[in-house]
Amino acid sequence: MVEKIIAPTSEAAVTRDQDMILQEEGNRIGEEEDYHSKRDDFASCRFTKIHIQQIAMAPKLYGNIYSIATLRVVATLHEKCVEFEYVPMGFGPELKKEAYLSLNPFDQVPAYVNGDLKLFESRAMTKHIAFEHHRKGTELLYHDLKKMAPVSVWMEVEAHQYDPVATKLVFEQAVKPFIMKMKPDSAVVEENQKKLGQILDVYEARLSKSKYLGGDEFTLVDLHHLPTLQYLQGKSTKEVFEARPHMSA
Ligand SMILES: N[C@@H](CCC(=O)N[C@@H](CS)C(=O)NCC(=O)O)C(=O)O
Repeated sequence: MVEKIIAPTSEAAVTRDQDMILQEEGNRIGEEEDYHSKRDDFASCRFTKIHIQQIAMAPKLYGNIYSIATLRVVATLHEKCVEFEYVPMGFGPELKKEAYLSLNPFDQVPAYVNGDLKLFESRAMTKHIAFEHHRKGTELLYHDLKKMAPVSVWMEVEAHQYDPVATKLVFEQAVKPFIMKMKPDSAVVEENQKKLGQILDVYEARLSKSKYLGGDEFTLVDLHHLPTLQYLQGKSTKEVFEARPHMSA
């Protein structure tokens, strides 16, 4: 079981074959029996029983470290200090295998397994994590309807206005040159920077009235922007943010 304790961002720490992990997903009962038979051995050496039980119950995140959607979920798990098992996936054929399609039928990363619950769509995962660990760390989402309403509005804005444009810029300025070894298309960059500027004008107006997008506290909506913001650091698009003082504050 020790090889299943994974530093979230370290692919090198994953020692088991992905196919094997996926197969086991369909056979969790057998895995749990195996785990119970080994549990006492481990308890007597490096871990307490409680710690081992927590590890066995840890959720699994199937993802790719280059994927914005995966990083969104990783950021939420970190914000809530949730221990999880990271299962690295490649792009392409691996995502089309039957075992993986049972987790994400759109053959995309990420996928999230928490006990009996299997989720696809990264924002559904982050909401689930935020509610499940509501009392832990930063609140991220509210039960109070009035406080939650603006957070919901800006979560929709992020998903439907900001993300499609920001993702295109990440693809051109980070994925193409650094991963695909291709030149960015400057016309696509220019067109999307213009669109981003118009979206950020709306953000700027909002942030001149409230400290964070969802209100006076950092919430899931701010967190959802982090992976694209990180990717766009050091790229010309950074200037589009910096031209708006509340955005870059
Ligand atoms: N709306 C989905 C988007 C997932 C998505 O676009 N995943 C990309 C990586 S960021 C992917 O798996 N691409 C591989 C492919 O489409 O073949 C989510 O938020 O989970």
